[in-house]
Amino acid sequence: MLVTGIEILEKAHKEGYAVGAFNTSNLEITQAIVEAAEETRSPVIIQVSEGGLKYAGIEAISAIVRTLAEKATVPIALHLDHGTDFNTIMKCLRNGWTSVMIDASKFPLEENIQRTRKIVEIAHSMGVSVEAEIGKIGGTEDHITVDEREASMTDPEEALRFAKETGVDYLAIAIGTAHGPYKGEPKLDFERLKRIKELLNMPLVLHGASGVPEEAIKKAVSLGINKINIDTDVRQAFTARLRRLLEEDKEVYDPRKILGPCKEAMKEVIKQKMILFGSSGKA
Ligand code: TD3
Ligand code: ZN
Repeated sequence: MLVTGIEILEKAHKEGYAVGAFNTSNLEITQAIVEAAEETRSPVIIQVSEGGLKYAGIEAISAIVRTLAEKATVPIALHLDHGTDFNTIMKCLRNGWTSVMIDASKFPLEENIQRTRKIVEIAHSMGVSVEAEIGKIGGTEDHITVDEREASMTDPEEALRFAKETGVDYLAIAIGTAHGPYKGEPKLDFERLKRIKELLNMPLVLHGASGVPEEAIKKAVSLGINKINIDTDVRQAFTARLRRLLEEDKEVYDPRKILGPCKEAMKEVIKQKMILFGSSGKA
């Protein structure tokens, strides 16, 4: 069933596990996510980025996700990932999204608060949950020094003020992860996470979780992360399977015989994440 983001994440926060938020932009990825959730009896968040909306078209991707979610027997939320444009967020609210992220993290704190508060007011009046970000979650391609890395991380006291003044439902924090494939091993600032959870006592979100070692994920969940964003690992599973299939079978020409196995490969990765995050059996 299609539910709001806060319904899923409030339970995760209270019971101490995390729910996967997987990016989609087409039918097969959405099927992989929904089937993985059904097979592990897990709640799940299906998210679309602004790039994903542009690729699929908002009406088409909304119809695909909502149709599969409504048919499903596990709780599913449809979420906008990294919403930076006010009009795009409004369009999602009109097209059945049950959760939106306003990412104004590139602005100074005051402006991030103002922009986030405005979205919270509108979204809440429509019964939609809101995620915001404080601190900067970089890309792995960003060349930054150790000092810059430290400065980009979420300040616990600022996060507390941000949460109080915006009324946001769940908060994305920067504790050392980055979007995309990692070159070395990411180092997470667990002390910072612990302090933020103690101060805020609300659902927290980890971005850039693809490629983070299992032990680090488990520790982050034990310290209060409740939503974990995964995109790159699923993309890589799709592409690795596609390359192998086309290499092994030079005759195949039916897209269903190609995309079917790719969907299964994505589903396997997603199921493993659901078990690792502790959301399996929680539906
Ligand atoms: O917000 N997202 C998904 C979009 C990022 C594109 O890679 C994440 O935080 C997931 O990041 P990752 O590193 O798993 O792709
Ligand atoms: Zn992200």
